[in-house]
Formats: sequence, C-alpha cells, structure tokens
Amino acid sequence: MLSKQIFVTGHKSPDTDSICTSIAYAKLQELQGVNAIPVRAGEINKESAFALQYFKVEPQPLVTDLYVKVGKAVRRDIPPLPVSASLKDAAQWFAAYHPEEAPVVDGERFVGVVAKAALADEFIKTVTGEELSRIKDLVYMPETVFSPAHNGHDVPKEGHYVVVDGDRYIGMICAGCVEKADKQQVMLVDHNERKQIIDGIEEAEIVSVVDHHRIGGTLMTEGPIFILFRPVGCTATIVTALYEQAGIAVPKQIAGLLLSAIISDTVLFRSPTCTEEDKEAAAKLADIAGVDIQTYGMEMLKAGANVSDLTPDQIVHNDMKEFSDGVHTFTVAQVQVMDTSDLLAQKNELLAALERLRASKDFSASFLMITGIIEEATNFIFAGPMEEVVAKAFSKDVVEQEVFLPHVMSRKKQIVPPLLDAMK
Ligand SMILES: [Mn+2]
Repeated sequence: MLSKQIFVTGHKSPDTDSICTSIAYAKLQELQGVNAIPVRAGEINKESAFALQYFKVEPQPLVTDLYVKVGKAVRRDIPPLPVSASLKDAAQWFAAYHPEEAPVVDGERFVGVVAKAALADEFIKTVTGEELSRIKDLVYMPETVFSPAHNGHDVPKEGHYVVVDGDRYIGMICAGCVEKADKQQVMLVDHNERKQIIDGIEEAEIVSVVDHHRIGGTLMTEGPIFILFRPVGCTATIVTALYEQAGIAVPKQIAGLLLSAIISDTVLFRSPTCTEEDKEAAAKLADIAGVDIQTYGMEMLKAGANVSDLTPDQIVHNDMKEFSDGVHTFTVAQVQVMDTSDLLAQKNELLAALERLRASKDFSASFLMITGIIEEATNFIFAGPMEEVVAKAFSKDVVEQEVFLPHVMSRKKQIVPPLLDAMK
C-alpha cells in the first residue's frame, strides 16, 4: 500500500523559488521512494509561469489551507435508513449506532433524519393503542448538515451530524471524529515564518523545513523533524546540493526550474544574498537544462518585470510577505522591474493602495520595494506611521513616504533586518 501523501509547499504569495523548488524537492522525494507531491499556497506570478512554460512543467495544484476537512473525517460506516424502513428497522438502527438522529434516504437522495425521541413516542403509542406513524411521517430536515469540503473544526462539540455531497448521503461527522482524522503531512520549502505558512498549518503536521531565511517566530512541532537552513541565495541551491548528496542526477526539466529559482532570488546574481555556491549551482543546472544563463535569465526576469497590466492594488500585494516582531505586524511587498519610472509616476495611487492594504488587516505598516533590476536600487515606499522607523533603519530622510536605497535589492538581507532593528 502507498504511504500517506505528503505535500511540499512554498510560502503564501509564492515566488519562483517557492513554486519551482517545491516541485524539484517533491521530485527528489519521489525519486527516493517518498509519496510526495508539490502544492502551491497561492497564485503563480508571471515570472514563475514563464519558467514553468519554458521547461514544459505543469503548475502544481493550488491548496489554500490545510484545515482538516469533514470529508477526511466523516464516518462512512453509519448506513442510512431507507424511507420505507419499518419502526422496528429504525429501533434496530438506534440500537446499533450512537447518534440521536438517524439519516433517512430515498434511493440515493438524503431526505432528512428521524429522531430517537420521536421513535420512543411511537412505542408509547403501542401501549395506548393509537395508530402508529410510518418512518416517512417522522422525517424532518435537520438544521445543520455538513458537506465534505467544510472545515472539521466547525463541527459542534456535541452530537453527530449528517454529511451530504449535494443531496447524496455520505456519512456522519462528530467533533471527536475530526480529532481522530489523519493530519496532512507537509514539507515546507523557502519559508518558516508562521505568517507566511499556508493557513491551517496548526491542524497539519510539518515533517521538514528546507529554507534560506531568518528563523522568524515560533515554529513548533510535535515530534523531531528534518530541518535544513543554509545562508545561500536561494532554496534551489540547497535542493541542488541535496540531489548531489543523494547521488541522484537532476532531471533536465527540474534543472531548468531550479535554475529559474536561483536567477529569480539572486536577480541574476546581482543580489547581495548571492553566494559562490549559488553561481556554481546555476552553472551546473544551466548545463543540464541546456540554456544560456544570461539570455534565459534576462528573458525570465523581463517576463516577471512586466507589471504594466497590474492595478495599484495588485502591485502592493505582489510577492507580499507578512512579518511580526510580536508588537508590530507589517507587510513588505516587492516588484522588480527593468525601469522604475512608470511605477514611480503612479506613486500616489500606490500609496493609496498601500494604505488600503494596511487598513484592511490593521497592520502597523505596509511597505513596497520598487526595485530596478538594471539600476540595482530600490525605491522604498510605505503606508503607516513609520517615518521615524524608516529614517532610523536606513539613515535617510523620509520624503513623502519614500526613501531611495541604492544597491538595495534584497528584502531578507537589506530591508527586514534594519526595519526590525529600528522598531525595537
Ligand atoms: Mn527563496
């Protein structure tokens, strides 16, 4: 029998590293006999879409949360009563099963429930000599039914409830059934901060983390897990090394994806996060994939840098990550473009969109990095009362909610640490 399927996922608002490296890491697991599949915690951006298309790889399925679903916990061993059942059949049903209400079907179709109390009344009638009801006279629609897609944690603590798919009876659910259900196992790549992990992770089981970011917040697990953090420019570089370590040749398409991730995260080796190992891995991967790094790299970055059809609201959500120091919760989004002038021309609209984003979840601030790939610099704009923090973080005067930061391209290395430091 196949072991339980494990998900491999990157962070919310996935970037090319999260999309491509989760596919590559799931493939490595699969080649080692582990039943793993890649999933994604959000929409695929243009750059990642370009890479997937170029190397002819299907995008992985979207999984927006890992809450235990009713469909996974439903008891299918509780049969329904046919509407033609006798009172005796119903009595036997209640003798065999615990619920206070028995589900009733007409053929495949769920038609309602009959209550144990109503049945008891019928047996009183047998003593008083009144005419007995038939099951169909006792059936009523319950107030609460669940579908397989419902979240299990919504099932009330007491009682059993009918689960229907459309009007078809599936089984019954109880809070205890949900607790006993198998947890989805998940391998995280390219992130570890609580706020960036797919929703519902508290009802799932993290089995490994492979990452190249700061350790942020409280990642707690029930058992010991595999963890690999390395300060390199891209998770793909770590995964490339894991293929080598396992003595497994990187498949051609996978090499293309891993290369794309490295190009993306290091902005074609321009980012200060880029290490020699990233460059070496990229050279090897380009060889396997059969592409020229510079030519392919610029083509891919350009595909991602085309933000001309995005609205200001979409731009301020682009590649957005949420951070918290326990007091302040804030977001930092980033757009990387060949030329920043078009975006800077709509700065007022972007600031208004940032304020909408900030107010929507009452964030302390919402930041946007407008990064010029050719210029190798970032215009950093924000909404929220953070003038002093930003001025202190970057030793710059804030002018109209903006600072210009030459040589700054990396959120993780050049933006988030000084911000967190200045917030102390
Ligand atoms: Mn990354």
